[in-house]
Amino acid sequence: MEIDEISISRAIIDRYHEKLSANLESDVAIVGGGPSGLVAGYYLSRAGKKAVLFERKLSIGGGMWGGAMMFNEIVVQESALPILDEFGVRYRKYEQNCYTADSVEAVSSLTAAAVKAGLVIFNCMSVEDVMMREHGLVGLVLTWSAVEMAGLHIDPLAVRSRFIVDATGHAIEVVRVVQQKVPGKLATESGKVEGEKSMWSDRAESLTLENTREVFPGLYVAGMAANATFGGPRMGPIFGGMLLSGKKAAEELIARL
Ligand code: 48H
Repeated sequence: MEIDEISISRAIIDRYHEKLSANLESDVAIVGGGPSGLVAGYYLSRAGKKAVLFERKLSIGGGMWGGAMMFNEIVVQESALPILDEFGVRYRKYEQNCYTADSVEAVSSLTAAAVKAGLVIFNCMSVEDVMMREHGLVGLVLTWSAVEMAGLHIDPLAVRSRFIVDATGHAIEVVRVVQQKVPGKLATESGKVEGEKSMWSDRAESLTLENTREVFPGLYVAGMAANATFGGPRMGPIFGGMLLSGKKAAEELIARL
């Protein structure tokens, strides 16, 4: 039978809208498809929770693709190796507590496992705001990344979720919107974003885990965003903390859902 262009177009339009419509309400909406967001989404989905992830860029993976300085190898410490095993990412020991993995294999393995576990990912979609009620946050406000990039004034759409995870990395975009626009204080020392500190890999890796928690009713922070919110240092190109943080966020949310 002849392949018809209109069937191709209709198939894409129908399937996409089916997917979008089915995910207007979720248990957890994750913002950012870097390593922490992907790992959080994987564990939530594997536990049967309805998780959806929004990523501004065309590609999923955040800062992980480039390793460090575009040398596409990542370093992972011993405590996070079980997560690499879970995702089937191969690694090699470099020295004590210092393992390396190919960053392309890492990103693609995390992404494939998360999607197969049930995580629904929308790429090219930017979160520009949150939805609020008296008791806290109840969802996200979305726009196409292309609309954002073009600077067009076009009204957005909204999705409802029981919890939100800000996994937007250094930028902490959701937390910053909440600080600016939602009445109330963040659960940080000053009540505001404390801001990321300069590099101290060892301390940063443990603090990333400690700082992975609820920062405002309904809003969790994970990955680099956790340290940037609570004032922890940056860690440089070591990714164990990102993986462990995503897992911790998922575990805390699973316990609450
Ligand atoms: C939709 C958005 C929005 C938005 C941003 O930066 P990431 O890789 O985040 P993490 O925390 O999982 O990993 C951090 C790691 O990559 C890193 O930078 C490290 C370890 N740095 C250490 C150091 O010292 O520098 O991914 C965040 C993702 C990106 O893909 C963004 O495009 C996306 O979030 N994003 N998506 N709506 N408003 N803001």
